[in-house]
Amino acid sequence: MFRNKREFKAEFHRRLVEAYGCEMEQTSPAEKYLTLGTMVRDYASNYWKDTKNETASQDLKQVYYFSMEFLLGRMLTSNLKNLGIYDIVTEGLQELGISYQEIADQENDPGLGNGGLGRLAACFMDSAASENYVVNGNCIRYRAGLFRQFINKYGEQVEMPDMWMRIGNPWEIRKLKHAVDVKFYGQIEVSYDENGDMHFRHRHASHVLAVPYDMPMIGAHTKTVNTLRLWSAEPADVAPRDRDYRQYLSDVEAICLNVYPDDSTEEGKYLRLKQEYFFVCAGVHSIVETHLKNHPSLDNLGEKVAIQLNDTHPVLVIPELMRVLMDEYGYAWDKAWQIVKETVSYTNHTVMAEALEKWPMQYIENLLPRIAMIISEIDRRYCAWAWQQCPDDPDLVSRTRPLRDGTLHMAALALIGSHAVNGVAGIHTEILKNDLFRDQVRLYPHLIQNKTNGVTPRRWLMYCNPELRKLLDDTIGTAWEKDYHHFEDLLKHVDDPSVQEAFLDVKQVRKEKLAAYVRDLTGEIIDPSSMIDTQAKRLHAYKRQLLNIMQVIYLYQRMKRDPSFRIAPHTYLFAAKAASSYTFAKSVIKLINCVAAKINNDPDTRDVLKVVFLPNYCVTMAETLVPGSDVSEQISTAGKEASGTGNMKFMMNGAITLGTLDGANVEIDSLVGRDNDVIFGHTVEELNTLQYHYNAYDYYQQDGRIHDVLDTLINGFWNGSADEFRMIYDELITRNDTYFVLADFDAYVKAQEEIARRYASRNTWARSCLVNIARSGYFSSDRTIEEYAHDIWDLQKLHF
Ligand code: GL7
Repeated sequence: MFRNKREFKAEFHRRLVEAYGCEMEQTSPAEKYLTLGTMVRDYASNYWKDTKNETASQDLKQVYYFSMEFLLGRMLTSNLKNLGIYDIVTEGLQELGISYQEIADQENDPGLGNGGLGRLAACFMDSAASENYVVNGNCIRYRAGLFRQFINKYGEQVEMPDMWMRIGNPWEIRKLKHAVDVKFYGQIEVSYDENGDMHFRHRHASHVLAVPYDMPMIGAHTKTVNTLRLWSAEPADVAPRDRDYRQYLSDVEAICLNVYPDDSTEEGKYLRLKQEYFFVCAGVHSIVETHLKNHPSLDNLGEKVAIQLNDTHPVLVIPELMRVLMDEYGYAWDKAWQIVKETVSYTNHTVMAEALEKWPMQYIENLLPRIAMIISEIDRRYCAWAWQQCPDDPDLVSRTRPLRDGTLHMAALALIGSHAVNGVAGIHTEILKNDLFRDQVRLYPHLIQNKTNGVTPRRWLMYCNPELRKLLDDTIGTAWEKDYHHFEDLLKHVDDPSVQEAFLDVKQVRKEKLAAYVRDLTGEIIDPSSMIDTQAKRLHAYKRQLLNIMQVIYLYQRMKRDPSFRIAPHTYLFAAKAASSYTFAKSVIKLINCVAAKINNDPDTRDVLKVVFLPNYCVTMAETLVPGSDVSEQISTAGKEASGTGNMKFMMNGAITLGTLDGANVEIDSLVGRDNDVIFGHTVEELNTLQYHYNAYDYYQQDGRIHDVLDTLINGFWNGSADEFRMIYDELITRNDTYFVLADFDAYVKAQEEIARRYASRNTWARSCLVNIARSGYFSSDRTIEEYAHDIWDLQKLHF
């Protein structure tokens, strides 16, 4: 492997020519990217091998993080910097006359996720490897991602396939030797042996071959390289039984076609269940295979392996591991159950009722007959046990059992089969304990704990914002880069005017970069000296992008009516994908685009008010959007956003949170104090009372601003059609405003005024931004991973 620039150049040149059979100059940027990616992967391969060997020889426990999503973002820069070879490579390329940026821009974001839950998984992979914990990912190799979002001339979202691997994926390695046979459908034949023990044989099953592709997860400044295993479904070498052959091929093909688009909206689809069992079965099989290479039996599985369930999507790990232990390795129920519980833990990521997965048992009986039997038995044993625990509350059992009215409640199964359950922010965990899982807390008082989310400061500060990194290095040295506690060293400098000025300069540079990016993407010109206020996240009613655009409409109407009223220049940026079947969310996207079209073209206001919707929000976009923003919109209805992680990224880059007391905003607020954020709106407690007497129509009647704004939704003001946005109007008025948008409108307008006031005093603003950065170390996912390792996984570090 290359050790210096000279060797790098020679090897890069040689590999390009050998791979493509032409002169280096004739190869395309994509070919150069693939070659460079492969070289970097190979560079890491020795470390990868060492990590595996050392894990085995130190007999270390390892974690398998089961997640339907890993929203990795581009890997090239992150891998080069983590390996410490970025300078060699970029300088080497420059000497060869090749632009690194052009090569890096060839890489598509891997289409392996949809929102915060998947991005969290990716941050965890970076932090675990960087902290020398052996944490492997287990996921599906989706070929067509979620979707690529395009906005048509009417301002509507159009979905296109995200064929992210079309040019190839240099990071993955196909490992056919570890392929797993996964069985669906069929029947279970029960027989008894001479001892009276039962045996189960799966007959007439439909077989699918799960083929793993491994991606190296490279730590920063360490030799630890973990594995993200992506499973791909292929037709098996077994004749399909009783089913049409072509149908079989397309059924297999469908399993890994795309990511389910539901972000907190439930789409109870059979195919989703198939995906879930597919990657669970394959993942469990490979864990068992690896364990048995180094240990004589599975007795100590819980001592050497931890399986983390990222939300309920992989909950079938619980019955699947039971099945393997009992049917394949002859364990009795009780011993198998003990091993499962020791091994498994579960993270809850949402309290939204519609997002809590439920499956008709009939689906499971049909698709996974043996798993259905095991789930029924788990349910039966649970009922018998729980009944004895709380004889005073006979309904407790029926409220908490996994099987209710023929439906499997995945969260209930997760709770029963795990030794630890965690929420993802303080307030969220309290809601789990006091509300959603209140009954279970009676039965298992110590089960639920909090693990506030985090984000990797490498991708989300050091690599995406090198200007800020340099400012921090110049001001406090580099200790913060390796130890998140040292972010706080910056506190000593927040009052220093020269540091404040230097920060404002950095921000200005980043805002100019963002403005250029926005121009290239949308053609819109934004003013880099205006206050840039950004809401970037999936589109969902509870996140209330609607409240944001309503405030913009209000400002516009007020300026139109009163020429003496003018705001300081503001740019409102939105970036959000809506699930393809989520009509309301798509309507909000259209509204934002229609509002933008009108306002941005109005000569009366366009110098001070600008609205831009950035299509196809993704990790790569966030890497430019976050460092270039002044204000971070975190305005969900209190109690609904479990944590949020975008809030942490903005904070880390010196944006001020404009938010409700929801999710991790609560912790941001207690860390920075009210002088350094702007908090507004009803609290969870207030909403718990308000919900009983809330009447949205009263707000409409009594607040002229709300009245005027809402009327534009039904009078054709935005695009000539009176019915275009009636659905939004109806949600607020006829359906009584599920997410209390109108109840928080007044407070939100005032919060916007407050943040504008603060922005006007440049030095106090800069001071606040610096306080936010200084306090953001707590939200490093290095801290989160330490907590999981210590409190949930009982995991030791790898020693090289
Ligand atoms: C989410 C939550 O909505 C979000 O608040 C949280 O930050 C994230 C990671 O814990 O998990 N739950 C969920 O289903 N998605 C999320 O982003 C998609």
